[in-house]
Amino acid sequence: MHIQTSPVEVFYWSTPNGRKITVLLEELAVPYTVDFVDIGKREQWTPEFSAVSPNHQIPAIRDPEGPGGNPISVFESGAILLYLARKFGRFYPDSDERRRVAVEEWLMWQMGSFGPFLGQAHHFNLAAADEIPYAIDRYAAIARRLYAVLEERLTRREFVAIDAYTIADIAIFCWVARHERHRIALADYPAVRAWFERVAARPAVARGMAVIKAGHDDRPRLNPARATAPSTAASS
Ligand SMILES: N[C@@H](CCC(=O)N[C@@H](CS)C(=O)NCC(=O)O)C(=O)O
Repeated sequence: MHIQTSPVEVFYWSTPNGRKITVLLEELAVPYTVDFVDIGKREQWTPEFSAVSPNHQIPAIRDPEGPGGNPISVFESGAILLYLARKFGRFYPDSDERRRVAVEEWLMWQMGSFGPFLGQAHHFNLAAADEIPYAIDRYAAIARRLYAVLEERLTRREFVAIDAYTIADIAIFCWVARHERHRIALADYPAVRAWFERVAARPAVARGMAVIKAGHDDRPRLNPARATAPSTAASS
């Protein structure tokens, strides 16, 4: 396994996609530095950040010890998770093709469905300046469907993809951590809640989730332009 001597540089903001990377690096015990990219202040559009993230979104990394010992930058959280897991040979099976495919299926499910749709649910529940019942209801229904898929998968299973903790668990966990913003009560999804508590209890997960710019308030809040809060607030 590669022993990292120079830290990996993480371009980061304390969102689900950003936290996937700090959680994995903590799990791997790989040294890293954090460059905070305040997306609320549009810092994702600076030339320095655009050079590593052409889609102008966090997260991205720069690894000074990339392939052949030369630097490499990687954008897209799924690509970063796969790169780091392959490089350090952990949290992603390295030989059994069926197990690799299972991890990739659930990682892609998170990247293609669980993240993007829950991001929309969060946006219309809290961030949009106007309260749009059609959009709130549409994404609330999709959120319930996706959490139900996860519930079904985790019933009688300890981890999402295979019989071990993998990058698929990390990717999905970081989104479930924001279930209140999706108007989801984990009490309605007991297998998801049990898995969530299992993953949350890992010390590396707690450390990775706690990376936040000093002074930044990460608590969910309703756009102040909105007159009223969503009619049903979730609790768990
Ligand atoms: N598919 C991308 C999505 C990244 C993404 O949505 N990043 C958000 C924060 S979680 C962002 O940078 N938003 C700022 C913007 O879009 O301008 C990934 O997984 O890396």
